Amino acid sequence: MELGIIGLPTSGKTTVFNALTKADRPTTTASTGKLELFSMVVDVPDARVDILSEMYHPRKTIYAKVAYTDIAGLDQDLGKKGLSGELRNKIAPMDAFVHVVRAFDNPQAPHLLGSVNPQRDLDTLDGEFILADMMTVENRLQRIAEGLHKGARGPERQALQDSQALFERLRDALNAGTPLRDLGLTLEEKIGLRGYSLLSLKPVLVLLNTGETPLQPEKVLSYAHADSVVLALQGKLEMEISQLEPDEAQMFMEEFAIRELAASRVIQASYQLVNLQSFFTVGEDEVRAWNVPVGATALEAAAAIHSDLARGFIRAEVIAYHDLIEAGNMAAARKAGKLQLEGKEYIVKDGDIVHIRFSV
Ligand SMILES: Nc1nc2c(ncn2[C@@H]2O[C@H](COP(=O)(O)OP(=O)(O)O)[C@@H](O)[C@H]2O)c(=O)[nH]1
Ligand SMILES: [Mg+2]
Repeated sequence: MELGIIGLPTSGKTTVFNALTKADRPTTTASTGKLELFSMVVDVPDARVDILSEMYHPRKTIYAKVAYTDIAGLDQDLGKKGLSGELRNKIAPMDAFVHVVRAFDNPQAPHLLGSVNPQRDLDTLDGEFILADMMTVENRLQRIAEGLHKGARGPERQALQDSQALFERLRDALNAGTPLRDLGLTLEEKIGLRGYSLLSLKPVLVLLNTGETPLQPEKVLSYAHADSVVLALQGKLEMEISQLEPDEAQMFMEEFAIRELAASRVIQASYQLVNLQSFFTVGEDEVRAWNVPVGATALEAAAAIHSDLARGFIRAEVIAYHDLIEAGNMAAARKAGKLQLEGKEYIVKDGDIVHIRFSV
């Protein structure tokens, strides 16, 4: 799962990227105008994994993972009637975006537009994405019209007409300035649209970079759209903490009464934004979080671990995380009848501890 970090120049994309990934990428005081992508994978913090790890003392503890990509140089296409094809190709594989919006003042890094205005910035880049989608949709509609004009027949004609109806809906939404994620498209429609990498269809986490003054995001911007969430973070501060040694970071947080880093919340929210949930496998060798989409079956969970487990699937032994914690250990939980034997169709729940019985 990959989230692209977008935003206007000097909004703090690289700063946020460093805060989330503990990287040490150079920040800049002005736009370089060069299109550049840089990715890193991070663990999704999960207190449940920590506690399971204390229970089992495994050789390895493995968290769920998310990748972030710092995308510099989006601005080179701003206001040029949609983003370039090159840029669109590069950001097409992203599952979602983190849209960094600047709320901090910093004379050393002047704002491109001469003033700080979070709502304006949010709407600016959002508008660019809508414009880019508009071009994609118009192109597709033109192709469809050509196909119909050439006299496609039978099922082929029907398919074109269905596609035309859908793309006209998309065009109407975009014309009204509505991001496509607001349309409530069905899963089937979304799957059909995958190849077009429509940018405003992807979920977005709007992240207000407040600088040194904490701010409630709703005080300075509103973003009432589907598949989106708005959070705030003190970019520079969080980046500096992320670059400390763990015990130093702990001391620093205690001193400033910071209970939880916003970066942790952003990572967790990213994970939920793309509709993923975690189930766990436990043992002396390894305690591990795996991710599956919300609604996945036991068979899909088995496949996430290894294709052999899906192929030879017999049963899944399942216990809810809280039941295991309440019982104190697996043996006690088993005795209390908390372990359930489930079949292939069982719908996995967030926090399930799963053991797949299989034979190949
Ligand atoms: N005062 C202050 N400056 C910040 C903060 N976050 C980023 N900056 C500065 O803003 C400039 C742009 O940051 P950068 O992360 O490179 O932005 P990008 O162009 O979006 O990648 C740099 O000089 C940063 O040091 C912050 O929270 N407070
Ligand atoms: Mg940058």
